[in-house]
Amino acid sequence: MSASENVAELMAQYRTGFSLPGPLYYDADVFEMEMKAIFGTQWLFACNECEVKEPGDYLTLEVGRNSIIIVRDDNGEVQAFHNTCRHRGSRVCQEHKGTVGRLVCPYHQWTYDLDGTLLSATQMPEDFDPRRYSLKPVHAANVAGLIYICLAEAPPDLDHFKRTVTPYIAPHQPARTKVAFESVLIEKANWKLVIENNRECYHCAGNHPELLVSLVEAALPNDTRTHWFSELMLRKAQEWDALGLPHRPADGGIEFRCIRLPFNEGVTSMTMDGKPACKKLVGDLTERDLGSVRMFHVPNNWNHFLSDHIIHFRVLPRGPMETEVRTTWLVHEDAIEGWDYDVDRLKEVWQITNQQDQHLAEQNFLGVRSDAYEPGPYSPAGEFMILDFNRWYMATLAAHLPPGAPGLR
Ligand code: 3BY
Ligand code: FES
Ligand code: FE
Repeated sequence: MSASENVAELMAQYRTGFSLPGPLYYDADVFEMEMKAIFGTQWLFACNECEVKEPGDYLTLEVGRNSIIIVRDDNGEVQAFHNTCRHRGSRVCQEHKGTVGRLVCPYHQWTYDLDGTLLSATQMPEDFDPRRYSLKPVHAANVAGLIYICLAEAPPDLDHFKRTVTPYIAPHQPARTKVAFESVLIEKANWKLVIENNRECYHCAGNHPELLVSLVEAALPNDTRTHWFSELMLRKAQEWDALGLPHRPADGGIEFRCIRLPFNEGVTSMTMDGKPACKKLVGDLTERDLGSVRMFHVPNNWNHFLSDHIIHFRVLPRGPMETEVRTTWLVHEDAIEGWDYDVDRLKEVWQITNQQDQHLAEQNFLGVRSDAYEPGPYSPAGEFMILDFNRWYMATLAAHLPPGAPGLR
């Protein structure tokens, strides 16, 4: 059986409303196909543009076997390249981040401009044409200060996303921030379980006491599970309307979600006591009580935009059974550590929450590999966002399979 046939057969076992058939979480053919159909084709969140603030600032990230360089060029534009030297293929940037004048490959010193063009290569013959050996470009897009990349030659449309989410995010001015803390977790779980876990708060009451100081379990303004939320939401909606801050659920279909939701009454930030994490607010905001803009984009990114800080989450698979989760906490670029904010206090809630979520995803992964595992039903009230994610996942994989692949419905 070919790899495509294997994947198509596994996909055919999927039943809407139920968790995925076990092998979709760990089968090697499935993972290879995902790396092509999803991580090689879709827009992926890379970083905040403030992480490459000045020309020559770069960072690298790994998308499967592909290492990508994000760099700010001399014109101030953020660009992305494959981190593979056009001489004999060595990694060019070998650190996770840094600042360079030119991109110099450490192996034989082929030297590239920040726009990827090859500037010099010694000992090459006279007829050697450096113009043919630029670093291979990767598409990069800036969405209100968030950098997304796409490895495909022809990327899918990003305009609708950009136009839709910008009014929600722009007041927080993500580009005018700085990273106060960064954490990288390597989770022993398939990346989809990491995403599924993030797409629901059904697990919050049983697992996230610290997060629930601020976060409300409701994911939509018309959530009727508790009476007090409807009343709170109505009040906040009026305040935010008066401030001109959009809050209603954006029309993101199954690809993205963007919404402003309140925190619990009296809470202004995601801290252990619900009190501010940073004295200085982000952007030019003057109001503290803004809850957070929750923004998710398939397949690898969710964020919280608060009045006093921003949190980005980036998910990248390292294999079918291992996933990197990178979290960055950002504050106003002029905020002073020790005066405006304390790093430990700022990061505390999400650091603990991430560890709890890591444990949940890892235990989930161990469980789905059991012979006894069979897909179980999602809660329509509590897990509807996973239904959206799975719908997107199945459609995206199916689009990559040869038409009429056996087993595909
Ligand atoms: O707050 C978040 O990022 C998500 C949404 C619901 C549960 N989870 C913790
Ligand atoms: Fe980069 Fe030789 S492989 S210079
Ligand atoms: Fe969680």
